[in-house]
Amino acid sequence: KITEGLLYPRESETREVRSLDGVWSFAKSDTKQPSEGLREKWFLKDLADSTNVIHMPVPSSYNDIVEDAAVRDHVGTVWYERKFFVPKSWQTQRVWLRFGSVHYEAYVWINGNLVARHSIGHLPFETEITSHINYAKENRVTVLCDNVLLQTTIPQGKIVEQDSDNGRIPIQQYTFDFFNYAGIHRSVHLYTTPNTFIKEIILDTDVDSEGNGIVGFRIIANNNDTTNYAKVMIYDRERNIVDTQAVDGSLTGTATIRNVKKWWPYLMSSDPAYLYTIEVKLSTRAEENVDVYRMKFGVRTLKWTNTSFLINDKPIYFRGFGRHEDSDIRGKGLDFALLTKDFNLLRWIGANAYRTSHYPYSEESMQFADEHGIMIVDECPSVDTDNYSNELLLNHKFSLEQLIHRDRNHPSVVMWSIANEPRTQKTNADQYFAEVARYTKLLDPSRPITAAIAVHMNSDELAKYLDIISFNRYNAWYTNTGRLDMVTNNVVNEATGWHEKHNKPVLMSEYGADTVEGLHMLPAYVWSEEFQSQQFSKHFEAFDRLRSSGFFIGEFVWNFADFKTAQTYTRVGGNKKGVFTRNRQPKASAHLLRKRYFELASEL
Ligand code: BDP
Repeated sequence: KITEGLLYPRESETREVRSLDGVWSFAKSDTKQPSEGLREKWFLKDLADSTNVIHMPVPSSYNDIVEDAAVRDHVGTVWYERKFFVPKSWQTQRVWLRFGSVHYEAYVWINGNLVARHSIGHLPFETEITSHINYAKENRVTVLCDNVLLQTTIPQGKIVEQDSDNGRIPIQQYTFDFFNYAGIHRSVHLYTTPNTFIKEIILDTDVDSEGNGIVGFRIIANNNDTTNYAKVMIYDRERNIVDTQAVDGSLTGTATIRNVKKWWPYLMSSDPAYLYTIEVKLSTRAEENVDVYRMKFGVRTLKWTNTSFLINDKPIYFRGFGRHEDSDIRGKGLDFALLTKDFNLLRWIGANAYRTSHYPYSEESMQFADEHGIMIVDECPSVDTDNYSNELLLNHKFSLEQLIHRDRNHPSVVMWSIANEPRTQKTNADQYFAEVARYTKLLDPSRPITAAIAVHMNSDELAKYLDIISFNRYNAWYTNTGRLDMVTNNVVNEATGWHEKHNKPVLMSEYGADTVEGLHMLPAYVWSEEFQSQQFSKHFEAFDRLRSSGFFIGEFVWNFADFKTAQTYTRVGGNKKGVFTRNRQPKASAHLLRKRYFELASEL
């Protein structure tokens, strides 16, 4: 199960990239016969010719595309298909098929041959399809996507059979508070590599006492041949060469950037988010420069103590958000207009961070975060972790393995979050999380780990394994609903309690109130814009008191924007705790938060 490869698909003089995004054919199998498609071998025929096949955009969730609750609420498998041609010139190359993410489980066939299987949504996977494609005629790619969540999947869910007017049907249950959107959520790419190619580039950056950037790199070629050699060039933003290294054998080396321009978070320097480019040219004994790959990176240091978190030796205070990948129509589908808008709004409001609550976000969003100086608390897809088992543990570790493998080279990633609101008071939670934490730190000792905890500190068994304690709490909302006079002291006391118990830095990873835009009530009343703003102000008072006590390192509002959830009587059209509406327009609280975030930034 070890994850390898998967460099982001980029063109170079040795690589071609083609997108398979667009409109695919789509069919859902009968909910009562989830294995119908597999039994009838739908991958052997042209789905597009069958009845009951509809158009489906890729990337997108399929749930909100059709006016049919049976598609929105579908449980089980759906099928996607499209055709493509491959140019003759690719015959001398290796050809790869890569998915940015398919939620939750995927089977992929090329011309009827099973070429890939992957589970755990929100993470990329790829496979070489060189020997399966036809150069002389059309090719067919078929994807089965299964959205079923069980007690051993990450995140967990449960299928229950219930009576309906159409007989007994399976219902997907889950406790987490966001809609279980499914489908081909991110881009699909075909790309080529030469026969011998660069499979991995692992970077490890640092700054020495003279202010020079130290860029440790390790290159892995697919053939593992010790006669390979490589040339590594580092370019600054203006494309000047700042260092060149030649390596052979293990293809490991260190480049130096004199007077490095460090990567700083947004508003922390006059030139934050500075990125360099690393260019790797791989050669074999037989051929020079067989493969070329370039990627951007930043140089910054991370340190943490019992009371603080530092970037480039400067203490950081997080001005952040919990977020979701969510929008109207496309659900969790990648959309560049939305992504660009969201980063513009993050800058507008003066935020410097967000947590990828509650799963890994798109690779493209991670690149945006690098470019904009937005710090990422990178969360794996474990939400409401419960019913601990060995199989769950293996999958949880695997999700972290895939996440760290994917994101380790991003300067924006400053922390790993190993779970959201796990039930850490339950039997076996202690030993389970001891192992998850140990494994995460083994995979990446260079970043601190956290988890967003909601269990009371007296019964929690996880915080002791973390470097930084994050807590979620809904004062005046889920507890003491409406009581704005019961926020400030509670927040101060809880944060202080966590610090006193574990002697670690503490941040508040969630607080907030559902708010219907345009609803005004004075005095402030729950669900009104006045209430959200005043509830925020009460938190700000607490945060200011905590900031002076020296161990409190940040505030993350829940949530950036309104988002869709499963249907329940506590959610009016979804979760409305957004500072922005689902359409990304500001509520009154956005203006308040903006004022605070810019004031906090100016104190630096
Ligand atoms: C927290 C969860 C988050 C929810 C939020 C809420 O971490 O996913 O959306 O509560 O209820 O417990 O709004």
